[in-house]
Amino acid sequence: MTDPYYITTAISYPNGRPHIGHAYEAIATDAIARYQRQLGREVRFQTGTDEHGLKMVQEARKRDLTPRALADEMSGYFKAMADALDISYDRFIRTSDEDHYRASQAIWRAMEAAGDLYLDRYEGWYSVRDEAFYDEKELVEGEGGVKLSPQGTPVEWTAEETWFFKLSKYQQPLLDFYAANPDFIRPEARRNEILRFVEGGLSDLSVSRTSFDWGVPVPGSPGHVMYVWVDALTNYLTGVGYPDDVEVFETFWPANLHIIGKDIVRFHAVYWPAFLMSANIPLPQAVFGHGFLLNRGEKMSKSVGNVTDPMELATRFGVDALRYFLLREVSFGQDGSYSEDAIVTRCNADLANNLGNLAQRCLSIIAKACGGVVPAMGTRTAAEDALIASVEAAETGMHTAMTDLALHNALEAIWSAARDANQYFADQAPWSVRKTDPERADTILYHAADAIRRIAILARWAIPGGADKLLDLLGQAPDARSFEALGHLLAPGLTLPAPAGVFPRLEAPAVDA
Ligand code: ME8
Repeated sequence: MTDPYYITTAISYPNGRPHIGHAYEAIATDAIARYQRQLGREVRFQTGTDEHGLKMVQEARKRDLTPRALADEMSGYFKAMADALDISYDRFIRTSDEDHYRASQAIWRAMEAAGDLYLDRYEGWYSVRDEAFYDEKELVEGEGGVKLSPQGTPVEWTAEETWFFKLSKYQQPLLDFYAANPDFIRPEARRNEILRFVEGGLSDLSVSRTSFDWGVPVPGSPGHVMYVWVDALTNYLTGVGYPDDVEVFETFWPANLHIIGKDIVRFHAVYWPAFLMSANIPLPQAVFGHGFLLNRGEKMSKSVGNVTDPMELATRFGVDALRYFLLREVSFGQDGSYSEDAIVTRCNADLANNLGNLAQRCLSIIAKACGGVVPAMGTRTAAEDALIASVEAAETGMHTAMTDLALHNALEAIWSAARDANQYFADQAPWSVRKTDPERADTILYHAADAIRRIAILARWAIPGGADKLLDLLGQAPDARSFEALGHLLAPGLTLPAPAGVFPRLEAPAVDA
């Protein structure tokens, strides 16, 4: 394999269990990683947990645990979620991992060697929930006149001696970089936000803390631990061998794509490239800030009691259904809403009644009428030409959409072919044609089965479980499932396994949840 591709999710704070927003980000990133693998690229995909910082310290204190014990417990839930949702990560990193301390200290030393770190007294506003410093001018007024961060989280006044990073020095280099790399920040709305923020001027950034010790020690500065975002962002380097494994590092760095949520674009598109510039490390190619998932249009919050456990949804509806729903229903890059009704409606329409039903009907006729053997291809008519053209158009449409990371449009392109294939099957009615013209019926069954094979290959990155089951039922070897295999033919004469249902019909929730 050639053409390395390195993609990452944000690493989650394990100060509680994963919620559906975490699942969404993991699923979307996994879909892109799998898509790139199907293109034949050598993909490295990293996800994990961000375990240091004050937020973890405070939550651990509340639960009467050490931060490490809290991280150990909660990180396990994040990993279990990734495994349950078919997230094909190559490494699940924990920032408490030993090699991550080495990487964080190495980038720190590199920034220090560049003359970009200095000791001073920090006084200013800090939001523990966001683990972020804010300028006075960014704050908004909440109920009763309390000061809130622009994200609406509480802020507190902090004053301590800390190390500073000369972020101000990178204002112009960053603006030059954005201008030279217009695709670095996507989507467009996020890019504009960042441009405005950087154009407004950058203050130096406080990058160490002395009031607690749960973090990566600052080299040569006893009593200081790194500001959590310095070590958190460095996870992307740790995962590809920085600083020791030069071969892996040179293969996969710079990262092709960091997928993150819209609330943390500033850290990835301003601080991260500035740290890397300072340490003289190449910058990632792109950062994509996806939208937020809302529960029936409302922000999830513990106090409203509408935080959804993604594992429960996956158990109830199936992993593919949850994946398909999130990828198809949310315009990637924008906020999206979910509800159990919407999952049931979407998945029954597209998975159970469309692709699933077509496969079930086609394969059971082949089992009964053709002895479970793929029939002869026969002579194509205009109907087969149209079907083949539709599947080819789906392939082109998918690739075009994926270039823009429009995952929802890629699926729409594929399902447009699935609808055409269903229509073809209904119009051609092989079960009835068989009575008068068995040869023609074989041709129809052959082309329908081959369309299912190709649609399953096209959709595999999104719904790996179901697509692979379909390809198993069509007798396709594991190495015949990449996009290259779209150009192969389903072999007439191939004996197929007994057909089985792949996408069950989902039941609407009894009580509106
Ligand atoms: O931000 N919908 O961790 P985190 C969609 N540790 N995405 C959501 C979401 C929602 N409702 N809520 C959160 C952190 N996210 C840092 C990242 S990276 C070096 C450090 C996304 O657990 C959020 O935008 O708060 C982020 O990308 C990810 O989930 C982890 O959020």
